[in-house]
Amino acid sequence: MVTRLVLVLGDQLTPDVAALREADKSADVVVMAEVADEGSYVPHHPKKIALILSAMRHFADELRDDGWTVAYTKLDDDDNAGSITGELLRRAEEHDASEVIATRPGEWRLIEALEDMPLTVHLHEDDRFVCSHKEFEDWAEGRKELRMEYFYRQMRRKTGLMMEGDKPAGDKWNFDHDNRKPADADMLRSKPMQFTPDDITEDVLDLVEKRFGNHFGELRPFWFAVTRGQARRALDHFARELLECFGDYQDAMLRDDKFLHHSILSPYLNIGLLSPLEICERVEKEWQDGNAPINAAEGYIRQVIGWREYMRGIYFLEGPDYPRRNQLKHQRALPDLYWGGDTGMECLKRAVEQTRDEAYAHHIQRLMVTGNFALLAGINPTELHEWYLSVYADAFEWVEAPNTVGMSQFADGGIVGSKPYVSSGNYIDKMSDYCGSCAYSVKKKTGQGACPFNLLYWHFLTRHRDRFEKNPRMAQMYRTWDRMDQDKRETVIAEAEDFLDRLGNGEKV
Ligand code: FAD
Ligand code: DLZ
Ligand code: SF4
Repeated sequence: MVTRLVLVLGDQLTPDVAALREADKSADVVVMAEVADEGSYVPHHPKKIALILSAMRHFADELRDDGWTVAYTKLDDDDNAGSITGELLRRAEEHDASEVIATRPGEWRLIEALEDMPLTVHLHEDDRFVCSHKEFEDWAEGRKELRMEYFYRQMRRKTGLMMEGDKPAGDKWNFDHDNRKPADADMLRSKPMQFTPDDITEDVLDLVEKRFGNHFGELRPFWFAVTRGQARRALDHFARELLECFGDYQDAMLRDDKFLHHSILSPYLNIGLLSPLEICERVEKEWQDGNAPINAAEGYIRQVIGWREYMRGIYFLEGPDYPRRNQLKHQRALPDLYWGGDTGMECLKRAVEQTRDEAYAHHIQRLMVTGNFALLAGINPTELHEWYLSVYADAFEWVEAPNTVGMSQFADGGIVGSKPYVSSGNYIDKMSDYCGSCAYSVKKKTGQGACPFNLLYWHFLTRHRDRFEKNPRMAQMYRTWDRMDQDKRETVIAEAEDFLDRLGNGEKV
């Protein structure tokens, strides 16, 4: 019988992933490889690398227990070829194989590398998602605007989640207006479930320390789930302890609470330890049983079958150049403060510190703090994209790039968002307790100590006036600007430029 190789990548750790379904357990060899290239094509956070390598090792053991032959390469094996394609070629020679069965990777870079190989590679669609590529293309076809909200309704109808016949539960598709509450620092809430590393994880931690210890980010303490069993426990914990208030405090930020009511399930979901439907069904059940209000359950389900599926659809629809788009022509280099350089801006400092410590920041920190600042300051979106791809444990290009390039930076020219997500310091002040401990004053619009978001907000609007003043959702802001007196406008722009000069010169801001 001819042996074929079955490729399982570090984010394809699902027992019925397409490649394994297509393979023959009695004849084919599963190839899993820890390789330097994947760890360093961007400088991934050490916690992220450790999560992936430990979960890969646990998954390989589960496959062997299930009767598969697994050719597993560890990062420090002497004959490690250093790349996924190099490892496939080495294993092909070893097993006299010329065919590879693979599940389509979540990044154009790897898809192209596999397609260019001198082996016959059968790429099967990754169907661990609610929406297939074909279904997304059909939905997008002929539409002038690809708005997530309409896509989401289709996904609700398709899955039947929170549906009563063909109507949405509670007679509304979206309960977001109930989800904008700031949080109290003294509110009691559970932490996400944390796991003590076992021997396999400890070995991986030592290895990652040795090989990638120079990357930005703290490796220890390491507490992520690394098996499906653990990830299921994390889901259960979230559903029982945190979901109830998820909606209310979804947009809130607190200095001393990194996780609030967020689920921290994206790392597990994105490497295949959990499936989107099992998470959503569990959330729906909590609502049906009266344990979670409708705004929490609907809000959560919308993120998973709405935003997450929509982002994937956009990434594959738009093609390999998408992550490099730069419609606003922003060219400023990513400032050192994103890598932990000192800053007096408390919101940025906290978001970056927790990113360094946990390889995690929640959505509003990514969008309205680090993302908002980058957009206002005109930072090159490709550099920013590489930063987000590096530093978060849940970051894989299919989901990270549309969030960064599209939603956060408007660098796709408005495919994902109908307007740029920009705000002055007001929004951050309303939704967080950062401003009280900041070196700047959020109430000051100009002058010594004025919040940089307040200055840069107007700088952004004026430098992109041609593009945005006719956008009906932004017209009001231009009217406000035009009503300001001339001297004030000149002061704002001069101070914003001074701030940008100092940022560009590498001075502490
Ligand atoms: P929760 O707040 O508990 O949300 C529940 C789930 O909904 C998440 O686990 C996630 O699977 C899904 N979700 C929520 N929002 C989004 C979204 N906008 N896009 C896709 N899925 C979503 N998410 C990633 O999974 N990987 C990324 O690399 C990533 N990069 C981002 C970059 C930027 C600039 C921004 C603004 C957002 C990014 N997101 C990314 C989306 C979102 O911030 C994370 O999914 C979320 O913070 C994960 O934490 P959580 O599991 O606690 O989420
Ligand atoms: C992110 C990552 C890392 C750090 N290391 C590996 C690895 O050693 N082996 C592997 O198979 N996959 C790894 N991955 C995940 C891949 O980068 C991921 O499959 C692609 O980016 C496509 O999403
Ligand atoms: Fe951030 Fe401005 Fe508030 Fe400081 S004052 S924390 S810079 S929003």
